[in-house]
Amino acid sequence: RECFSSSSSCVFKCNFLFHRKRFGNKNVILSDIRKPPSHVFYSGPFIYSDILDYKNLREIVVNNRITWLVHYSALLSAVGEANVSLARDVNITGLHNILDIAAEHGLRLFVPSTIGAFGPTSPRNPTPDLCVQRPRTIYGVSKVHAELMGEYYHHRYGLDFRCLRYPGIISADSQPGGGTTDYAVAIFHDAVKTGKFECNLKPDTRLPMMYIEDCLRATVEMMEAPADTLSMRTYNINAMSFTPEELAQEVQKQLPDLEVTYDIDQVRQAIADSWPMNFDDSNARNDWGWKHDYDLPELVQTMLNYIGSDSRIAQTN
Ligand code: VAH
Repeated sequence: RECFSSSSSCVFKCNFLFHRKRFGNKNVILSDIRKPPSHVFYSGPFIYSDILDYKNLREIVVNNRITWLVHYSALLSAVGEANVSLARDVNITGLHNILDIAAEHGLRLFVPSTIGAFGPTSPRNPTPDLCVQRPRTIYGVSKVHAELMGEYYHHRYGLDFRCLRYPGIISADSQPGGGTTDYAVAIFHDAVKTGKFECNLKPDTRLPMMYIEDCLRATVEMMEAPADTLSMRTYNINAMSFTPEELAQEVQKQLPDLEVTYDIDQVRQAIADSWPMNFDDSNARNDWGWKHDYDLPELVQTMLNYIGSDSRIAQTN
């Protein structure tokens, strides 16, 4: 049985629903400090939990006979910089709780990392799996810590720890979660609703990105991969890299009247300028057969179809 320790991130919500479809409602439990909206959580078990409450987490694992734990609780890059002490508690102390419980109860543990686990001294174009990691955000520092601690618990205690470094993840049915790549979600909603979009990153800011369906499939494929196919426990995964300008041009192929302006958020711009421009995910492709399905045109078409139909439904209701 899987338990999701959740967060408000869009990736989590879709991941949870994807797993429910695949493994059955009763075998996937959502736990969170607050209950998500009904369109995310429409059936199956939900349990309130606080990632900082070790004893409560342990009860949930034992009482529900959990075997796999997907740990999404974290403050993302931009919100983390606005509340470093909370980000440190949730992203680091919360992780320690999860590691101890997973090792104590022999769980398979998935913890996502991110392009944000690299920094300005890492190779940026492309960024390989193994290189210097000196991120400049509490989010990135906590994710490097998660990678290193997870691999230590794997080698020291035999914990089945698995980790993927996600690019910026783009999904239509959750609002941006306070990250640096939020612009790549907001543009679709604004383009459909108002025909105008103000971007908070410079037009030439290149970042690795991925559509949610690819992210979910990569997560499940990696969690299900036979242990002997994994030459590492932490992998980059990639799909595409684009700039705000390239994304806007692709959206304007479908919505020619879209007006795009730029009002740079200096905090997010500084973070983006320290991150990878392109991800090298050759190890994931060689070891456990990773391959992406969605490139930029497919991403734009899929997002506009979803949001466009959603907003038309909203207008008729
Ligand atoms: C952020 N969307 O921007 C998240 C992500 C790749 C970045 O981790 O913080």
